[in-house]
Amino acid sequence: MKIVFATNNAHKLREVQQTVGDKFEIVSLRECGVVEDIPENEPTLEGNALAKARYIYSRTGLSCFADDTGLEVDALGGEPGVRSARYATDGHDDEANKRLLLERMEGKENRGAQFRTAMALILDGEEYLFEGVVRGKILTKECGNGGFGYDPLFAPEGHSESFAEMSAEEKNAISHRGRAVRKLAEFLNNR
Ligand code: ITT
Repeated sequence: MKIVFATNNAHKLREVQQTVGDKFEIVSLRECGVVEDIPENEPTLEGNALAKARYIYSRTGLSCFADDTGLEVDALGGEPGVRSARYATDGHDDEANKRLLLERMEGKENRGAQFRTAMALILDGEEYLFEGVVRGKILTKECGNGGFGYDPLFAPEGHSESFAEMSAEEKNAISHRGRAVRKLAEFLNNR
């Protein structure tokens, strides 16, 4: 069975296909003819994930899933959260976002934070939500060159190294997105 994943990111597609297995064929947005930007204007991660999935379902009529991720920092009241990609600027400026986060965390003793992924699935017209969370802390300076986004500033619980110092496999085994995708895969494979 074909199922659309709301992304064109080849890395994300491959990772999800591997986790889900061969019972489902994961198809990108481009492959099902959705080339326009999908609006992400909701105030929550769940809202954005659902809005993306509903958009694709209404455009294609195909079963589909979509995710949205945010970094939620305890000392900042859960910020940047749903605004993680647009924290410092309107665009996806990772460098500016990391700089702003370090600035706002200056002098803060509580470094607790979490990455959270909301995953919305529409299967045969029914809606489902899955969540993946990884707790950790915000480092006082960047460590490592791997990963992307806020990875150099985030050390997951039980680890002294940042996500950016881990291999993709190590990160995937404990990450927010890895956890959400495994929940989705388990659900699909038990149908
Ligand atoms: P798509 O919606 O096109 O997939 P996006 O950049 O909005 O792209 P996400 O919702 O996954 O992607 O992530 C929002 C922001 O959160 C992203 O710009 C990163 O800065 C950050 N982020 C997400 N996942 C991350 C991860 O695994 N490690 C570090 N930062 C991450």
